[in-house]
Amino acid sequence: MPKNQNLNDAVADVSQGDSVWLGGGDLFGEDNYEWNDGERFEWSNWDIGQPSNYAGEEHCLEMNYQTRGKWNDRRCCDEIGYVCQIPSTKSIPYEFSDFTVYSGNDASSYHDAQQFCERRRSRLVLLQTDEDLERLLSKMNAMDLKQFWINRGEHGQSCSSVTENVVTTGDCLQPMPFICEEVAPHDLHVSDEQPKIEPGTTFNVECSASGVPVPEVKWYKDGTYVPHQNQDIGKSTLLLGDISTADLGMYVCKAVSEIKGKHRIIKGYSFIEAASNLE
Ligand SMILES: [Ca+2]
Repeated sequence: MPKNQNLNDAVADVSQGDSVWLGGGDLFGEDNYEWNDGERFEWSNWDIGQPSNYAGEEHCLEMNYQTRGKWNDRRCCDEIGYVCQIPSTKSIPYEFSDFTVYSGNDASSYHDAQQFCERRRSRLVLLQTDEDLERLLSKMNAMDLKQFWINRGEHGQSCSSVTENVVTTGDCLQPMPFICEEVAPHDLHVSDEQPKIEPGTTFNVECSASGVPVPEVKWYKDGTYVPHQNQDIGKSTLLLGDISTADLGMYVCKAVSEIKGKHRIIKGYSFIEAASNLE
């Protein structure tokens, strides 16, 4: 739901100019355009000649039909790409997990299982809620795994396992199958998404993200790595000194992890504007 120019620029960047669905349309009344959360379009970015409602059938909202970043109304049943928006306050790491099951000869004591996963830049599978358990069991039901070690997080008990679909605590030394988990970058946070900066001053923006392994976080502008940034574990701080016109614009923060040979990426944005006219 790109409700302003800045968000629209971000979606245009993520979609790389490919045709994608946005979360809006006029499904509930011709020309009454609204976002999927029910808000009316306060701002719009229609392409020339759009919305056209061609053949009276176009009620869904597309970006990049003919012009990058511009909108078109399109038949809802057409198959094109899409961009998902994740509320930044919501944590859904489970959806980003990849699992590797170690059973049979790999069966191990609890602490050995934990260390085994960590050496592979992963962690013993984390189960904190009943929903986590249900989702894991539904993924694993093809495995016929009756018992395996799990990680109950900082506040849970050590040496927990799932035995016959129930979470229990057992003998830490008993050799048992286990599941290692890698988690794609998530919970990305940008300290200031729309800073307004006075010319000549210094300004920093921090970007951080979680994941297992911890993602590498870097800032880019116009597709190029920004040299002035402090990279740390799971975060990077953009350092802008003596701000000039050239420093304004859209900065992209990318958090990247390599999981099972693939790069998993999440992006955040900071749109830097001038607080007053720059020389
Ligand atoms: Ca159209």
